[in-house]
Amino acid sequence: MTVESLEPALASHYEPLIDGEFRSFSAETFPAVDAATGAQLATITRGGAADVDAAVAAARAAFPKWAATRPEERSLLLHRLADWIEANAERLAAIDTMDIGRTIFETPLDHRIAVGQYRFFASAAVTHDGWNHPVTGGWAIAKREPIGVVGQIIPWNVPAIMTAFKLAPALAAGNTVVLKPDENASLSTLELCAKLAELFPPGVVNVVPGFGDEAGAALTAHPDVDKLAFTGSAEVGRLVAHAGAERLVPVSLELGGKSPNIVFPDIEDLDRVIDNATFAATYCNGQSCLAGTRLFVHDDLYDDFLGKLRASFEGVRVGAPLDPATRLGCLVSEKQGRRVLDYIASGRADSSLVTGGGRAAVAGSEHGWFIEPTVFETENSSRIAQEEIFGPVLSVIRWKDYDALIDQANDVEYGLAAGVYTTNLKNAMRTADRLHAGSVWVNQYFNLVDGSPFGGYKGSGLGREYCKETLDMYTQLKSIVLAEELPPP
Ligand code: TXE
Repeated sequence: MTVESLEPALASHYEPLIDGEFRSFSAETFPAVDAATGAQLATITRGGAADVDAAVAAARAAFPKWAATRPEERSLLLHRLADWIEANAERLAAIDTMDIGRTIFETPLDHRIAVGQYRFFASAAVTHDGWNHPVTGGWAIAKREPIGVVGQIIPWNVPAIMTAFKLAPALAAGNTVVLKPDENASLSTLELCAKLAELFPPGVVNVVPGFGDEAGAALTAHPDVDKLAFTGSAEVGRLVAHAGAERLVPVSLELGGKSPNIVFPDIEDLDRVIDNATFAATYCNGQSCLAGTRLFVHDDLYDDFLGKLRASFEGVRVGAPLDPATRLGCLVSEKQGRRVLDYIASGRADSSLVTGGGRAAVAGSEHGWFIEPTVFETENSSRIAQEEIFGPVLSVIRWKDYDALIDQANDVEYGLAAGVYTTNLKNAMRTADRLHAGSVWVNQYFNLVDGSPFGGYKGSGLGREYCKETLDMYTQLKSIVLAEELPPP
């Protein structure tokens, strides 16, 4: 199979999906560019406030009828959407690979996870009940109701997963949606729109592509949006939270991480732990909020571990994203590339470089920002160990004392995920208990299990996605207390 044969045909232009139709109120467009080659893949309407207004109005008009549909009906449509993604996953994965530079080895998994999300919420919607209690002379009922029009903004790193994380629970619960994809990664979501338009009644799902400070800001500030859901940077997350606070609408946020990955001295299979640690830091080109970017290695095995870790990082194959043999593609954009190189410069100044540390050249993909898989030995207090880099850069930190380890692992703004490697169950459980992290993996990393909560402590955000409880975020609970007859005077 040649690289070229993987390149799918695309429309030359993509428009917003508003009220079941493809139309735009903005005459401006922006290009979708192949992250590796710089080739223009398509143009996209640069959605603005007028597009957002029309989309919110359509979602508002569609809400009462959609909210009244039976969960079984919503469930069926979500399953049909999942069927379509399954049938088209190969093509959608190739589109993502070109759009964002992640390898064709990885992106098919995004679509499998997305399918899992649509199916999970298709099932969960049917069983997401309130409750009722008999009380003397009547009933007390708690009833779940959808919130209304939901504004959703997603980032570029895993577009198919993000689209599914947002659309599946919101629609399953009976809300209508206006979704804004990221300006760097709109294509696979826009490809989905034809199917969304075919399956869902007009106005139930609206997709407005565009830039953050235009369509994004218009959506967060819109007075007729009843809930906001955002995944992206901590900086913009705070803006979204402020916008929600202004109008007192609920906000859910997922804002990144700086996750500790902890190696105990009792591990038996050093090589497999190293494989895992490498994967935890380089999967998604390191552009994952879950990435295990702070590796705490016990003093007893530190030197041996570091030597082998270095070899493992040097063995990660950097190359053209569409080449099936590539394991590390390019970063999404020049902005991201420069940001990562700036962090590497900071690491060079106060930490010890073990391997990598530069931009890699890939023939035929000169436009792409390829970064060598990079490892630093450092302290937990260094800038590279404290801030989210979003590139293939790992900070390794030596530990000896258990309590000091836990303090350091928790001494960071974020609290999204963590990894623990040990053969001792007591170590695993007491460490998992003491870590300030929304997800803890033991003897593995990145294992997203449909239905297990995903979300962060502290600066990593508000709310939980991927799980049954997500439907609570997308519904309101109403109490109805009912008497058989009027009480006596
Ligand atoms: O994020 P932005 P950027 C982190 C990661 C990365 C950094 C910067 O560390 O290096 O953030 O990435 C929209 N009003 N994460 O600059 O700007 C924007 O259009 C409303 C972690 O790409 O937050 C896009 O759709 N919306 C994260 C989305 O916000 C606005 C994944 C994310 O873009 C807006 C991505 C505004 N004023 C980055 N400005 C994770 N949690 O996984 C921008 N947007």
